[in-house]
Amino acid sequence: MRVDVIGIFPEYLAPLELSIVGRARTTGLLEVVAHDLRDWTHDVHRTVDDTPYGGGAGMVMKPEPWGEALDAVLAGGPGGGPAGARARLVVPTPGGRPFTQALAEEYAALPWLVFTCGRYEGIDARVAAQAAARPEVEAVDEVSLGDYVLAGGEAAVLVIVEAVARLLPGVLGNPDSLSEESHTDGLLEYPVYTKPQAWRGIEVPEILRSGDHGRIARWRRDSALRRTAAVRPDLVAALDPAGLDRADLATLAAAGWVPGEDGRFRPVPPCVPD
Ligand code: JFT
Repeated sequence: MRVDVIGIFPEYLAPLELSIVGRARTTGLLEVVAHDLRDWTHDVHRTVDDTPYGGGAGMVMKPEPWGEALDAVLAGGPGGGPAGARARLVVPTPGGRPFTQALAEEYAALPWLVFTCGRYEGIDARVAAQAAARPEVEAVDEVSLGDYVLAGGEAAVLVIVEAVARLLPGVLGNPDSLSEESHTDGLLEYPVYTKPQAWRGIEVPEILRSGDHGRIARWRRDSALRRTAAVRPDLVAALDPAGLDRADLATLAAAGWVPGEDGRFRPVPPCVPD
């Protein structure tokens, strides 16, 4: 997979040389190129921003450097994008659709991702509109990492590239962890432990040392269900009760969730003595 990132802080992407993403790059499974947007300015100050039409606080990124940067990056050629491929343009923005694991899986199957990393109050809206009309661009995705406020797109790109890179075939030595993820789809993780058996007075749950793989699997599943019920009611509401076994249903019922008329989980109001 080829990844190009355009922004005014290319050094922000240095962590992509480390760990799993770094190894994906050194093994040739992933190619990442960070471009400095200011390379496509023509004034002595290398200006990338201007005041917003309509007024208001802050500055907006000018469209011209972005247009020229995308012209150059999307042209590919020597050291450029994959021959014959079209790029998915990914535009992190606070108003984008949520970035999810499903989107990471979609991206992992693509040959070429191009990211814009904006700053200030955002990028002139015509940049994404014009890019969507380009033949080298297969689609433009405006995405957001979540409902909190970052100062620009770079941190989002670090997150998205890591989420995608670990899904590329051959990047994880042992892809068991991937199939385990899909097996527990829609639930939070169960707690994990390693040696020593007792640490600072806290014992590893006895069942995990029992060697009884059936009971261990059940304990992990129940732990995941209880944790999900406790902290992510939205995930419980999205579960299909028909896909759960009797023990799952009993655990969720004890945690206050039962299937309703509509076949979805609904919270049971706690019983209070009068
Ligand atoms: C913030 C962002 C994401 C994501 C891109 C660009 C400028 C600063 C800003 C902050 C608040 C309102 C602009 C960005 C994000 C997220 C992404 C930009 N800013 N307007 N903030 N929070 N979850 N992805 Cl370009």
